[in-house]
Amino acid sequence: MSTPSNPVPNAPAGHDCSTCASFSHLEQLGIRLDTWDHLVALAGNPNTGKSSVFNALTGLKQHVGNWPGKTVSRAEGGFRFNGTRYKIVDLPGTYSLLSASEDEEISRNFILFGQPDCIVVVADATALERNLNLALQVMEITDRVVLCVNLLDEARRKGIEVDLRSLSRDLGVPCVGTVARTGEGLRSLMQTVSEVIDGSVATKPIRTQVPAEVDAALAELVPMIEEVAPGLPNARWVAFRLLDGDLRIREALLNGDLAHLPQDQQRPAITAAPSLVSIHGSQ
Ligand SMILES: Nc1nc2c(ncn2[C@@H]2O[C@H](COP(=O)(O)OP(=O)(O)OP(=O)(O)O)[C@@H](O)[C@H]2O)c(=O)[nH]1
Ligand SMILES: [Mg+2]
Repeated sequence: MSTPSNPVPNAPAGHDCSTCASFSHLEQLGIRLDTWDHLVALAGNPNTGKSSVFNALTGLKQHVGNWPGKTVSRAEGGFRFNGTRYKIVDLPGTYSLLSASEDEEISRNFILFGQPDCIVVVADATALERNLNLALQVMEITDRVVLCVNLLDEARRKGIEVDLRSLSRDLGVPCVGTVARTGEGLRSLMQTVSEVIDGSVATKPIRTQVPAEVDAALAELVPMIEEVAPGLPNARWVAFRLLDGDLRIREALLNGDLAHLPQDQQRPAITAAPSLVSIHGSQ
């Protein structure tokens, strides 16, 4: 799915990129992205700062404002970090992978069928408990999750202290604190994302124990789903929904829509205009 690229084009022969200053720079690539090394998705509840993270990393200008539901479709952009090119996808806010509204469905489809190399769940540090619902659902389907605990400045202002170390330990995935509005923590976020992708940071997300009978039923259903929709990522999640009596999923499986979803996620998404905002040199 992702296409490898040369990290530093035109580098002289024998040059050690890792020692040059620009190597550790975060370079905003806007929409200039024909090839990339890794695909990262930004998911999270509405109004948690996903588009702010996206804009700071890419230099694009996704709509940002202090009310939920601004982002209504997928947007994508690029940046280079430590010599690696990332394509990043900004998703509409969603409370749950089970939600049925149109923009939430866009997020759900990309999370489940877009095959990102890492999913960054952007959470509001002042309302962590509510935000963890989606994070836990995402952690059920993939190991490659990083929790971005954003709006840390608001939390500090309200006297809320987030123990990121304990949270990471309890969830089994890395948690990084950020203030997307100023760029604080974004390098650390990307460093962590890169380490999760290359496997140098191992994750072990906490998951619910499925009763043996349900597990057996899932094991029976998954091959049937894979027969109807070959190559469908997360067939186990689909099987779970079928067992739960989700009629929309059943319909989508029977009419072939589900089988097309992975392909649909590869189509170019809406891109935002370049912004003058830059976090070059900021932390
Ligand atoms: N104080 C503070 N405000 C932030 C931070 N990150 C984002 N914001 C503000 O929070 C509001 C929501 O930010 P967005 O980036 O639009 O949030 P979103 O998650 O993309 O929202 P939806 O697309 O509606 O789901 C905006 O007013 C941002 O300026 C932060 O770290 N600190
Ligand atoms: Mg948004």
